[in-house]
Amino acid sequence: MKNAALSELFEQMADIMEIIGEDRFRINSYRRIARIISDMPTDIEILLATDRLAKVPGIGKSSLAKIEEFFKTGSITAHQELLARIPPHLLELLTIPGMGPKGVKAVYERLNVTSVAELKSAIQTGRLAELPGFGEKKAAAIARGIEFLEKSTGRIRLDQALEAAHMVTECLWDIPRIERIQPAGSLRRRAETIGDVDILVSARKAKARAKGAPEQIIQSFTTAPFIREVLAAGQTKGSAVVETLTCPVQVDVRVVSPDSFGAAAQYFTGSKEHNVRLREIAIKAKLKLNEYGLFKGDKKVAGPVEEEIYQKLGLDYIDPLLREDRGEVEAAKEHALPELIDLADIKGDFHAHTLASDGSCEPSELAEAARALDYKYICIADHSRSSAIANGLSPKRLAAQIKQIRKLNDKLKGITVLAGSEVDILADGSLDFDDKLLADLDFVIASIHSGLASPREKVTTRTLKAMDNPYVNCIAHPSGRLLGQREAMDIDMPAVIQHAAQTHTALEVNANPYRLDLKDTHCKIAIEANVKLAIGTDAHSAQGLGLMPFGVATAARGWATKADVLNTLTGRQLKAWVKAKRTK
Ligand code: DGT
Ligand code: CA
Ligand code: CA
Ligand code: ZN
Repeated sequence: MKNAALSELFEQMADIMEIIGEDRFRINSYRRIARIISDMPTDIEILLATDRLAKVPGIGKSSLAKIEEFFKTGSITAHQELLARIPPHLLELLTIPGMGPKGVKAVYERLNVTSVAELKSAIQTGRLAELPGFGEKKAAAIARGIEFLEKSTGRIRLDQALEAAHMVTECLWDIPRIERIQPAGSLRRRAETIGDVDILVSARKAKARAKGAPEQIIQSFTTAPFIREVLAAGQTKGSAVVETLTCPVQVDVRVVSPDSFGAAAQYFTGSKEHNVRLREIAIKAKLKLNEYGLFKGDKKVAGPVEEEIYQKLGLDYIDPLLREDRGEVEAAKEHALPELIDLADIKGDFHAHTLASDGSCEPSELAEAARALDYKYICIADHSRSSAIANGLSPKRLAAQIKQIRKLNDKLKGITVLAGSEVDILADGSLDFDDKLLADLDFVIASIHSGLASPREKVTTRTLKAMDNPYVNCIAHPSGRLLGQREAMDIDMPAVIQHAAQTHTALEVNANPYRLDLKDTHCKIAIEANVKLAIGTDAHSAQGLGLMPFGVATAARGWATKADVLNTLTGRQLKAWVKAKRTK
């Protein structure tokens, strides 16, 4: 699937046009095309081949021609021509934190810098600092940005970002006069990976140099014991690398005045694409929107409270989880936003492992932990025999475990343990256990653990065939990806979703932050196809059940309501739901 590569091409054309100073409207339209393509769940080549691409909203004649050219020849002439207008290594400058197209344009035009190496030397000789719009501080920040880039491994997982955010907020709360601390950016939106952590702070008025004055807040942050490196420390903004247990994380802290706090929260939560849409609406209404507030002429009409920004723009309040310009702005206009699934709606967990396979708890311990979370049920889903490394259960061991769970339920009050299995989908699409054994289970999840690199046709067919089994209630981690470690299988997700709808099979939203699988955009398509989502933590310990919020957030980012999520059913409703497929 070439969607990502093609999207990257359009993005790059926009970057180059910005650097050489082309028309703003054309630049924005190229960025929009890039976004449409990267958000597309279907293989764009297939859409093109079946004459459906022209019907995708936002794809105009000229972009269609470029896409056609790309698939015919492997490149786009307009892109080649743009590339020819800049030095070969110039675009590498864009990967430096703190350098956008504007900055690249400035150093290229004024200092004739054409590569990262030349930028480094411009910093060392002081030429960058002398450039208008840069200065000593910014030049030093870019130097550290280069250093950070040379060391860093790219984007981090949500759990890593949360850990860093937690360390910083704990430290900030210790400062006198602090009133509010608001994580923003991709972390607040619960995006699947995080570039850097953004935190907003406000404090009651303090005299200069007193504790709680903006500079002092930034200083407390940049001198905290867990800071490995300071990238920038200004009057109201500090940027530093936090050393967490697992990795270094860049954190930006901004001190904001209380009467702009809502506007700042809105602006710095993003996404950039969402903000662009809001600003368009503001301009149409003859208003001005920025991180300080919403203005009519010189008069501030909203600022302290985030909700009021949306309200004054004529929009329903949009949950941060939806702020990706994926239709939420239109829906907010039409009062058609979904009432999102919430952690409090969750009545159980579908995916937990015990000591019998590769977990670390007894079923009874998981049951206690689930009851403490106010759940009504928890499904034990240990591996099956083909997952030998994970000590998968033989049919005999599974039969014994079912008995053990039934006995346990006789003793338990207020919580039901469901006897389940995470049964392996074998190479030919058949399952690791026969139907007779599966029929004894309360809930069955099936998943692929081998041959993930097989061709698209193969992994797709395997998955579709597993769904045909009347006892398979859910496909676990349908794409098989491990964020930062392993690519998703080349699986035809629209086909999987369609077949799930036809076979009354749920799709898992695996809540483990390494997985988040289904991912948000696929959740949205599944919901539109009337497929139920089953959120599972894939817990290997009692503590692991605590990963549920990541799964709920991912489903919500896919616009899931309570009705779309299987975990909101009561035990009785769930039983009926399972039975419906078996008696079909
Ligand atoms: P990340 O850090 O890559 O995971 O993603 P974000 O969304 O946290 O992005 P970041 O840290 O660069 O900026 C935080 C937010 O600030 C972003 O979501 C929207 C806002 N923002 C930053 N730069 C711009 C900009 O140039 N234009 C607009 N409209 N908003 C921006
Ligand atoms: Ca960020
Ligand atoms: Ca940032
Ligand atoms: Zn599992």
